[in-house]
Amino acid sequence: MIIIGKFRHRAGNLSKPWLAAVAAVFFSLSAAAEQSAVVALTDVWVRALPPTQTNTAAYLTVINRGDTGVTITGASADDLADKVEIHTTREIDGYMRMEQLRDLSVAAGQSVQLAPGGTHLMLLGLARMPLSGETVQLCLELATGEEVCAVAEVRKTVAAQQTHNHHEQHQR
Ligand SMILES: [Cu+2]
Repeated sequence: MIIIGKFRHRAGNLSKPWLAAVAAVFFSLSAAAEQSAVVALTDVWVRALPPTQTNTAAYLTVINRGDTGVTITGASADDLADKVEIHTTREIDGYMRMEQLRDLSVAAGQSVQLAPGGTHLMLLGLARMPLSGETVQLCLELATGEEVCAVAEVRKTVAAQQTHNHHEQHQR
């Protein structure tokens, strides 16, 4: 994952470099704290597929507790995946097809569920298939430049309490 805009909150014209660095850290921390209070991620998991597969999917629920809409523009999964795309699944002529979404919006006070058979995060170009029981750090990039991260559990299927598991194809 290429780091772009990590220091978006750099303070402008500070003369001493160390002071600018301290300010940058301070501003990113405060932005992160503010954002994490507004956008929460729950039920975050990554599907463990056979080790020969180079792609897999991740699912989660995004809760927007804020009073303005939030737009997710991208995602990352540490160094595990070359890239992470937002996909949706659509039935076309009787076949389930995945389509990439440019972004995903969550209205104020609403939540959006990314679940098997529907919208999901696609982890592409895996360094290796994660094993069931492992954890993966997943981060969502927001249109504001902020990142919201969560630890995803790796497992083979949806948890017992999440029932609607449609047969989803992940071949591209
Ligand atoms: Cu997909």
